[in-house]
Amino acid sequence: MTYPILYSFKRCPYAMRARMAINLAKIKTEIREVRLNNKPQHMLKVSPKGTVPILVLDDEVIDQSNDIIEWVLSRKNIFQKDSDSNTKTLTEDLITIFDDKFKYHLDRYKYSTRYENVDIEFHRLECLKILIELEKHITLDSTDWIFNDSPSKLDICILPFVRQFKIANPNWFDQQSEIKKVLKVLNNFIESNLFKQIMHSYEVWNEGDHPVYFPLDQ
Ligand SMILES: N[C@@H](CCC(=O)N[C@@H](CS)C(=O)NCC(=O)O)C(=O)O
Repeated sequence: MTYPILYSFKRCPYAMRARMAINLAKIKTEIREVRLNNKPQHMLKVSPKGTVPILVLDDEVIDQSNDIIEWVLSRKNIFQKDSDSNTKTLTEDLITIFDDKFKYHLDRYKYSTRYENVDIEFHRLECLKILIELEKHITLDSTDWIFNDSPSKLDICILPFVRQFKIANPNWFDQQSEIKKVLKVLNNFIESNLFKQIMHSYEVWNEGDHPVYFPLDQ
């Protein structure tokens, strides 16, 4: 029996998305942890653009995190509670905002030395504005996740990026009174079993290694 191969990188927020979807669905995969400065030949052969995550199936290679989530959803409905059409539209709209705008400003805030003449505070404020918008959609004060008490597609897609934003300056982040619900949801996310499980450290994969499987209990 061969299993789908998942090329992954522990700290990549896009790979985290894919690992969370696969973990929630309990689909057994062969995980191959890579280093982005030393990508395996097989990975580049199946997907020359060279980004993770990549899911290699018998008859198909899926090399976009959102497409991997859709593939998982085509096999198993892992997000039972967020299926009404308003929530679906909101989810897709917010994921687009995070993938385009939030990620753009996050990179310039967090990795400012990689860019010329960046105004760190401007980019931090642009990210904060997006989080204030997100705050409006977290309706319940007591909720663990964005929409309710179980993770949704929106949670797994955007919270890895919000976490990166926090890490850039945790003290500043925790003082932002306009995003109290976001802070709470993010803390729950970081403390969740789901996140802990997908952040397990795997040895870097080398050609010829024995397969290593993901999720851990599969
Ligand atoms: N749109 C892609 C983006 C994936 C992506 O950019 N991944 C980064 C790591 S977080 C990567 O592999 N970069 C390649 C590199 O740095 O060489 C997706 O959603 O899967």
